[in-house]
Amino acid sequence: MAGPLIPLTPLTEDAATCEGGICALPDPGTPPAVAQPELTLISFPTCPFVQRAVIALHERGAPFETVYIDLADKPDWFLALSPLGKVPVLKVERPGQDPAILFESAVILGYLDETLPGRKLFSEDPLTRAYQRAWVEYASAVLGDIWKLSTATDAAGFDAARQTLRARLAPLEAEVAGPYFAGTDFSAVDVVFAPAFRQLDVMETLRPLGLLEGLPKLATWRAALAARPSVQAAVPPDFTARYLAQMRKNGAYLIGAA
Ligand SMILES: N[C@@H](CCC(=O)N[C@@H](CS)C(=O)NCC(=O)O)C(=O)O
Repeated sequence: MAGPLIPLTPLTEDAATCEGGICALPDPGTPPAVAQPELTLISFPTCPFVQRAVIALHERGAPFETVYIDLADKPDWFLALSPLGKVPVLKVERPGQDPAILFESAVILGYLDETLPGRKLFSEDPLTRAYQRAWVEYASAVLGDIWKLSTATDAAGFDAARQTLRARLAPLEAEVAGPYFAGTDFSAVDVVFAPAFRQLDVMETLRPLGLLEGLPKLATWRAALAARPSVQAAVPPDFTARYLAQMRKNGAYLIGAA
């Protein structure tokens, strides 16, 4: 049954220009600029968790300051600021108040995504967002495995760590759409896996690890992430040398065996 007729309100002349039933909406003009808080990222040059924040900041073209600390000799001001004594820490200036201190890379990534202007890294859909968060968590497990691989001090420990990592990476083959995790859009899951693949890239300057054999989607994904400008810009230029030096300091089997 047809409902009551609702009279249509004609568009006024200053709201739109109409000709032959086709209306051009007025130019809304440039939206007023929203002031962004000043951001300072407390960092360590080789930390993969810090890179999550840096990639997100670069993706959005947001200005920020970086303060590097020595994790082997943490300054008192950092220990006073950081509840877990870990980087990254994001300091967010607030007018008329003390700065807010954020820690935990996944939380920082979420905050940056919600507050910075530009295309979002997390989905607006709650289910897709939960799925993305689950894989962000998974990436942290991958980083734990990579840490064990990079710090294994003998052949047996190294081979065990390599097998564990290979088994951890394999299930991703069914999840990756390609070229990025969810297809053509770069998302939060890409942000968190890029630093993991970067560490493997450095290790493979020493010797092939054979981690992605038979996993073609992962291999394509890894290459696409390495080519992304925000990923490339997320570490200092001497990252490879620093990462290798860190492995050497930890007595890494891979350094001696290469
Ligand atoms: N769950 C933390 C892990 C951060 C983390 O482990 N950071 C390392 C450097 S990559 C750190 O600060 N380690 C110093 C320490 O544990 O004392 C996050 O996601 O932010």
